[in-house]
Amino acid sequence: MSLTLIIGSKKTSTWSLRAWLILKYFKIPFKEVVLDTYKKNFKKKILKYSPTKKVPCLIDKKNKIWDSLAIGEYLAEKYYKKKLWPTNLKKRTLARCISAEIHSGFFNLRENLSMKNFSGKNFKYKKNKNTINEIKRAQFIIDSCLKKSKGPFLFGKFSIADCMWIPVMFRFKIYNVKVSLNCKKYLNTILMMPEIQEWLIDGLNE
Ligand SMILES: N[C@@H](CCC(=O)N[C@@H](CS)C(=O)NCC(=O)O)C(=O)O
Repeated sequence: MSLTLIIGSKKTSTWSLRAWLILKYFKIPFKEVVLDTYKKNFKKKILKYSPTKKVPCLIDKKNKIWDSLAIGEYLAEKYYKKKLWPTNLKKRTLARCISAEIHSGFFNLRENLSMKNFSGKNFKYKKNKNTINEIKRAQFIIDSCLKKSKGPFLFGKFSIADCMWIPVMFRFKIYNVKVSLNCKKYLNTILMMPEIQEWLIDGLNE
């Protein structure tokens, strides 16, 4: 097995889930190394794998890929037959845009609806204007993709875009954010995924 994925806690690490889920869903064999990002020696340990001192980081022999979206692109290229992005150019372009959008933005949503525990519930968040606007934008993206694709995933078939957005769905769930019927269905689909169940159980057992 040539791939090793370095991740953080399965209770809280949203960026780790993104990369891990791509590998799991598309049945790409890999070894995982879980590091506790809250431990004192974390920075020392992670530096061996990642120059940014952050997780996730994918090691493929001499290649180090240290960012969730870069990991997605690397895997999409290496395992192109598995079609990790939508095959249609228009859909793939949109999938890439919305993946980049969540990867580079939504700072208020990420800070105020922080991932305290994937299995938690009834958390409260600061309802300030910027956070509400970002929640609305996130809901618009998810709703419009689901409307066009008719589900079950954002572009019909599961893709990297789902991996990028699933942690947002979990934030909606644990902070009781009111969502549309389509969004609820999407969340149920996500919760039924065996890969997601495995992640949640591993998190509970940490
Ligand atoms: N843009 C990076 C973000 C990575 C990131 O922020 N990872 C967090 C965990 S979810 C981390 O390593 N935190 C530990 C730290 O900053 O000390 C990605 O997409 O992979």
